[in-house]
Amino acid sequence: MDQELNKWIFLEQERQNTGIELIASENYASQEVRNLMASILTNKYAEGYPGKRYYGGCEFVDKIEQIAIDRACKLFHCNYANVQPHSGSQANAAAYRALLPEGGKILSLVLNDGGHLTHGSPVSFSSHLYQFAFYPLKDSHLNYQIIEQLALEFKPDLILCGYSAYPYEIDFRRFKEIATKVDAYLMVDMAHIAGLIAAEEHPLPFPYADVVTSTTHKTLRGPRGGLILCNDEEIIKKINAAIFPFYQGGPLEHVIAAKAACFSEAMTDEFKQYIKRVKINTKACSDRFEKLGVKASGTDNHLFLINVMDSYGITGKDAQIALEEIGITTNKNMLPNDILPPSKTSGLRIGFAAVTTRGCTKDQAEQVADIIDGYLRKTITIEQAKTLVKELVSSWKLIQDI
Ligand code: DSN
Repeated sequence: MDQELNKWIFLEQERQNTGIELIASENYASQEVRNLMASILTNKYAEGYPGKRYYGGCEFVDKIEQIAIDRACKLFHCNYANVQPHSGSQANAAAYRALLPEGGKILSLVLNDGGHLTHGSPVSFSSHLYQFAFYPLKDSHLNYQIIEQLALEFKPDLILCGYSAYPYEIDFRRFKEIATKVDAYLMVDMAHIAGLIAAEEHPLPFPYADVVTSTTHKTLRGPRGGLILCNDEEIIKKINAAIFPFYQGGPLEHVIAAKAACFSEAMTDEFKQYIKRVKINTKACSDRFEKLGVKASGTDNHLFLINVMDSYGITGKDAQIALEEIGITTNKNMLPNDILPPSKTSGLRIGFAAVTTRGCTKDQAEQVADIIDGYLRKTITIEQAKTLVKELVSSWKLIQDI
């Protein structure tokens, strides 16, 4: 055993077990998923795809990767899947390459309004290889008339929806109508809401999307990794070539096995009930903040935003740091039309996917709002806040038992 590394893993496990994890993109993978990631499959090189590999000895990993592909297609109601992307960013890079020439035009939501780095941020490859225009939000919501107007003016080759910090439902059918009108592809990046889609607790991207990208570790509760889905044989050929050999090398078959397990878990009734509870808890916490007089976005999904600058007179950055001191992990987040820079922000993003996996109830989700509000308003002391966090967490499952 590597004592030096294990010391830190133990402390990280303690941190995860004793804290309230509200980062909306995090979750706790099952023992099955974790065991598969630690399996001997990590030993195997398998560049290529099932039945078409560059190395010998792939007959068994072929079966595993094909099971993952088949389960992904069944879960998300589509014909083709590439389960090799190492992350959501690589999935997006490959999807763009499959659908667009270099310099192609993409219409998306800017990062500051809830989009993602790979949706055209100046610090991401995306804005260096493609031309972006961004649709604005109206009153913090997507406004399909504005998006349509912009699409008619910009004439994108691809319209992109699916976000990192958007708390409301997305109308994929309406997006498809707009994409059809301007002869553009529709791409859905469902990374955040993949679990909700799997549980049919959010409208489904197919049959409207041409390509769907995702991660597998957020609400879907699988291993850290990416996924690409589509219904068109020509498009999947281009996607496969974009992942390997263009962007990636050997696939991580141990992670692909874990993805297959997570797709299977996501088909169960237990998972559907879990996602329902995630939505109930998220709404309960958001509603409670509103009752306490805090500016909250409201929510239709697994996350919401609060305006900590208006409500407590502190930046998102300072709120994040303060909450970490009492064992609550969140992340600072820009709000639509935020006047503060991304390094500070006026907002905090809060999600309930992770704590619901541990057993957080609706009442406890409301208590989470009370603790955060009391501590940031300074009506409870740091010691009181720490004790309340400890009491709350003590009723939850340990992460190694999930
Ligand atoms: N980093 C992820 C998130 O927190 O939303 C997006 O990739």
